[in-house]
Amino acid sequence: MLDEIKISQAIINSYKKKLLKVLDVDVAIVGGGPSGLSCAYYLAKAKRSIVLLERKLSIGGGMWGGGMMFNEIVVQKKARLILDELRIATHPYKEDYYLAEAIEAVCGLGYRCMQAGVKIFNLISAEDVLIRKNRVCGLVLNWTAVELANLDVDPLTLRAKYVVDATGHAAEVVRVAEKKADIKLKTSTGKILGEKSMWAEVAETTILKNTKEVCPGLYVCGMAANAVFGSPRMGPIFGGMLLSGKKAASEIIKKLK
Ligand code: 48F
Repeated sequence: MLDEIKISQAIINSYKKKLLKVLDVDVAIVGGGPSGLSCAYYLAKAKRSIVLLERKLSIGGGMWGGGMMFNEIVVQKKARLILDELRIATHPYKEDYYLAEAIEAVCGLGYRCMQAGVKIFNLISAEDVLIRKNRVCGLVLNWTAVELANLDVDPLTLRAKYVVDATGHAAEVVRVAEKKADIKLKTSTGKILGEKSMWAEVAETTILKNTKEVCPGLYVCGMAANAVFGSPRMGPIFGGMLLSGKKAASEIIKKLK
C-alpha cells in the first residue's frame, strides 16, 4: 500500500542529507550552463567534492536553444573531443566545424556530471558571496522562488575552497563580489570590463585566456569570463564554453593539490 507520508519522508530525508553534505565542499559552481557543467564534470572526475547551483528548473543554460531556437550546436574539433569523452554524438559539417544535437549535449553533460559525483541543486540562486580576509570562500544561497516573489526571507550559506562563476553573460557572482566587497579584480581596471558585440573568432580564443582566478578564491569560466574581461560574445558556437569549463577545472585541481 502506498503511503503519501512515507513518500514525503523519503524525499525530505534524502534531500536534507544531500544538502548537508555540500555545506563544506572543495568547489561550488554557480550556473549549470555548458561551461559550469564541463567544469563540474572534470572536477568530479578528479574526485573533488563539487556542488553546482542552478537558478532555473533545468540545467543547460543557453545550450537548449542552439542558435535562435534551431536546436543544434556547433563545436570545433578540440571541443568535440570533450563531447566524445562524454559519449555525446557529433558529426562533421565541414573543415573544423562539428554539429551536435543541443538536447543530447545538455542531457549528456548532466548525466555524466551526476555519474561522476557532482551534486546538482536546481531552483537555488547564489545571491552573494562569503568573504574572509579578502578571499571568496563561499556562497550565500536562497530559493529562486524567494528571489522571484521578492520575499523577505534570509538566505543560508555554504563554504567552498573555490567558487566558480559560470553564470553566463551576467557574471553574477563576480558582479556581487565587485560591488559589495572591496575586492580588486585581475582585470586592467580592477573592475568588470563588460562584454563586447559578437565576434566568434576572437571570442573563442579570448575565453580561454580569460578563464582564470579573477580574485582570490573566485574563478570565472564560460561567457562570464569574456564579460568580466571585456571580450566579445560568440553566439551559438559552444566549443569555447566546454573548453573553458575544463580549463577552470584543471587550474583548480592543481591549486587543490
Ligand atoms: O548562460 P549559460 O549557458 O552560461 P555559459 O555556460 O554558456 C553560455 C552559452 O550558453 C551562450 C553562449 C554560447 O556561445 O554565449 O550564452 O557561459 O548558463 C548560465 C547558467 O547560470 C544560471 C542560469 O540560470 C544559467 O542556467 N545562473 C545565472 N545566475 C545564477 C545562476 C545565480 N545567481 N545562481 C544560480 N544560477
